[in-house]
Amino acid sequence: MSILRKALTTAALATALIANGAHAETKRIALVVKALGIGFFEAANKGAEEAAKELGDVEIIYTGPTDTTAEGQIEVINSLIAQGVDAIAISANDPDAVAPALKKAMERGITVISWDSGVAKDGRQMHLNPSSSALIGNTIIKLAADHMPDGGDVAILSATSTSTNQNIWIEEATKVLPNYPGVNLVATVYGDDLADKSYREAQGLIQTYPNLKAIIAPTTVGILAASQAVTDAGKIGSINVTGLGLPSEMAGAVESGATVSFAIWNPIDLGYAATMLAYNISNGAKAEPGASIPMGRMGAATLDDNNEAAMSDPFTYDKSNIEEFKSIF
Ligand code: RAM
Repeated sequence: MSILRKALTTAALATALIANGAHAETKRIALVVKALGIGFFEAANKGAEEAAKELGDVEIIYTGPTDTTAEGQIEVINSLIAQGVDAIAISANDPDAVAPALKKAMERGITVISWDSGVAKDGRQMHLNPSSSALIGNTIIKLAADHMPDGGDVAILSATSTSTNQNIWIEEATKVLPNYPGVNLVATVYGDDLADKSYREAQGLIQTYPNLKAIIAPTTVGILAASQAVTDAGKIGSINVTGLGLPSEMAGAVESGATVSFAIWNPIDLGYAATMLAYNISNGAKAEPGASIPMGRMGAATLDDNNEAAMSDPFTYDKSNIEEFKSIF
């Protein structure tokens, strides 16, 4: 081998070693979502990618089951344990069912946090709520009540019946119902965050409750499907669809009048913040009551007695501002 050739080979080898070394130090953070194909989680993933870019040494693994089931998430978690990822940040389909798999992950040294939809306390190191649950519960009822001057029947179209976040919000909404006299909650149904099932459940509500004045869907999948069902049933103007939605998905419903207004927090910021927290805990930040863990441009999360923190307040969208936001998330 010529001296030149040998020198080149050595240089190539050194480059390969550096590349490998850098790879070994890259933190692999898995963003486990309720199911693939949901716009809300795709927006959160944008935020996770933004955090990864800012941090420089992070690879995001965006993953989840095809349906919103705990079983599907357990399979995903087990495969992430086998891959030896550094951190798992999960939005859970069931607070308890996924906990044993996540405990196994923590035993193997994997950082585990939940965000959006929480995991039981012993199955995660911390949980990031998008906002105060009581505030979200009150907001979804108020959004409906504000457009029902004479009161009337309302129904809730939720995600899955085991979904931690929607169940807490519905519980909080039920607590404040007495503050809205004349607003009657007649049913709560579950569309499982599947577009077709949510549409059918909304149709069922429209048929079963002829005096229905509002469908409240605290899920981006549910609100979109319900606004379509109300439109197809010719009920725009008599049934107002509201709850939590994405401006990008709800612009048509607001334009047609199927939805007067709805709310949401910024899902990009939520994915960004969850990634920052997973990264910092994986790098040694202690998740314990009172701790303040940095979340990059989102400030810091201060953990309560349950190792939970909340991000920011929901924001209301209607005809006056939807145009401005529909291209963002
Ligand atoms: C759906 C999911 C998610 C929830 C939003 C509002 O995308 O159920 O968990 O936070 O709606």
